[in-house]
Amino acid sequence: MTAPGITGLPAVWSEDCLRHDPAGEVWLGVWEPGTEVPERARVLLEALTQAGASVTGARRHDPDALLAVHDDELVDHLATIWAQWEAGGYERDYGRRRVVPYVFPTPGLLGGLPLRSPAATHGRAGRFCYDTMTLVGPGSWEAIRAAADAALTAADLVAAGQRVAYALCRPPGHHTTKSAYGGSCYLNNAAIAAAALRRAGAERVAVIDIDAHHGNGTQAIFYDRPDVYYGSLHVDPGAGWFPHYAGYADERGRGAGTGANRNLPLAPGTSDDDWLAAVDMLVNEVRGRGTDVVVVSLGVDAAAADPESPLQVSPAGYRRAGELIGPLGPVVAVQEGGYDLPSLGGLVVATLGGIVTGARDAGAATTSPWP
Ligand code: SP5
Ligand code: ZN
Repeated sequence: MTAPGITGLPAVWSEDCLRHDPAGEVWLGVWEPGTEVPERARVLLEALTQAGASVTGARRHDPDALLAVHDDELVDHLATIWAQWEAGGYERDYGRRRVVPYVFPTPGLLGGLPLRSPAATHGRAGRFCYDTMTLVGPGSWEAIRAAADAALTAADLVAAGQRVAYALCRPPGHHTTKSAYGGSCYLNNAAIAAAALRRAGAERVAVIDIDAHHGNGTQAIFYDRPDVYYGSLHVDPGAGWFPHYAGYADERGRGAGTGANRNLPLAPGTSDDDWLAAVDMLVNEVRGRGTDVVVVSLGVDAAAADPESPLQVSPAGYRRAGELIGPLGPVVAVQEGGYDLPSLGGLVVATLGGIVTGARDAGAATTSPWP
């Protein structure tokens, strides 16, 4: 069998995505080498180029596109916290090389009090952050903004009639909610793309999240909405895995959004057959509901070699997932996790090849199907 290619597939990218260097992560109180490293993006770019993708620059978008899913205070915070940290001498005088929060305004702390903006920069550092693994430094904001622009540019291409487009987003996004970031994510690129597609005229958007982790941020952003479906398969948080507090099967949406959220938690060790059965369930649910466009949160950390998850999916499994998703409709694929540098590129190329093949075999139209 020849592996169907992705020649000419638009892959949207910005060099600015390399500028974010979290320089590790503080996990369980200890600073460790991180896995969400700039090299990930270099490896992906190289693999896509080798596979014949058409690398396209991310276009700068209006802040409105970010504010469609995020609070302006979160966006302002991400854009300015490093400059405040630097001006405060935290690095120069105290050797704190990155913004690492130490106080978090949890609901239990506030007890209903208004969320104030702490006077101290080190107090403010945790105001919109929920973990100690998601560090901010010089260049972080430029990369964060560029990743969102890449997702928006890919959404533009699909809204203009491109059947499949890929956004090489780094840093990833699916753990960020409307107003809180974490899990190596800052702005929610996939949610921003989904909202942009709605604004471009798609009446129904489906987000299918195949990253190894539950996309708690995307779920939270669309939890009350019937127009943006969110479906995810991921390692079971109930078995002890990040994001710990979300991703359970009984989370089905709320209010008008009831039924438009689906979580399929999987046991650690799950491999191709059961993982693909879960992908197929999401695909069938989306087909049954109907959708105008699909956003794929394309994390490849479910792969067997990945250091961040215990799922055991093969490259052939990822390709097959793409083939199952491809026939659903136009696809905007947004890069999420995936941390095994030697296999990362092949996994993404395989998934995209599957999506393109699935779309072609379904005889899908090349033009945008929504008015
Ligand atoms: C986008 C994405 O895939 N985010 C995943 C974040 C999950 N991180 C959990 C980290 C748990 C501890 N990792 C140990 C690595 C040691 N450096
Ligand atoms: Zn992940």
